[in-house]
Amino acid sequence: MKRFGSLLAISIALFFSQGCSPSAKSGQPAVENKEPATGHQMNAMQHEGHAMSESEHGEDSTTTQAKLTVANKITPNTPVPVVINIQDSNGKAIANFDRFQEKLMHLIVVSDDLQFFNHIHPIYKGNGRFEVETKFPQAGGYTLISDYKPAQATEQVSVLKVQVPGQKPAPTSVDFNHTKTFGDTKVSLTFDTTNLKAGQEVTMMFNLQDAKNDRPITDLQPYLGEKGHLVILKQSSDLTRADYIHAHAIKDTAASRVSYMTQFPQPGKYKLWGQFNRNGKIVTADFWVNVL
Ligand SMILES: [Cu+2]
Repeated sequence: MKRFGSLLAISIALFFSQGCSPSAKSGQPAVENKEPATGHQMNAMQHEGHAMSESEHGEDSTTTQAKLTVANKITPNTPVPVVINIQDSNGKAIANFDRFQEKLMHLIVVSDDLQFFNHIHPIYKGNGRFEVETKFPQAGGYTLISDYKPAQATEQVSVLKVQVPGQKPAPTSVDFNHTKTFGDTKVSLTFDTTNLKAGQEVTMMFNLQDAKNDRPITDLQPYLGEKGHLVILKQSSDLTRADYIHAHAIKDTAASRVSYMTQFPQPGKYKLWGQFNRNGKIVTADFWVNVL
């Protein structure tokens, strides 16, 4: 990862406030572009988001913004360096972050159609700057969801957008099959209720079997400090912070089952990506669900 000076095309500033109220939503987004001019065409997009509060104490109103710098020309399926700078609302770099779930930043990259998913961990370079590489498999729009926790503040989520030029892929269909095989692992998703209803607490169970013999797996290990990881996104024409759910595994006695409790805020189609560590190999199991 070098020569970031020559990369610069899309710089997007987002403004997210934890504990956001309807009045905060209509406030001025802090959008500014302080990247050095390089003579490249600059595509500055601005996107105002609305963060749902995750603060358990409800009094923290830390405001941060994330600025994204990616290559001017993105070639599909080639690793692209990505830089994310975290600043306060005045544009001053935030220097100190707390680790949560073992990392300083969790970054989710998804394509607009939610077919592509990548969960990566940018490296902290100091002075608010995080660096990582990701691929964008084909042309179209992508959303980057950056999850981090400034020191002494609540967890923050910033949503960033990347557009990969070219012929957009044909729309894919949504598959509601809840038993699928991912490499060596057969995963079936079950719920403690017949119908998923918006606003209702639900327990989701990922049952993991060896694909070879259908036996419950015995080699599950912690992943990022938990029994499993689960990211949920609501299908949307323009993903925002409100479409993102990060669920935590709950206690489950079965060694081959990982359970999560969550609520789907709105009716609609959601995609779930459960991630599990089988003896050092990460299995990503994705499913669609319909919420009434
Ligand atoms: Cu992560």
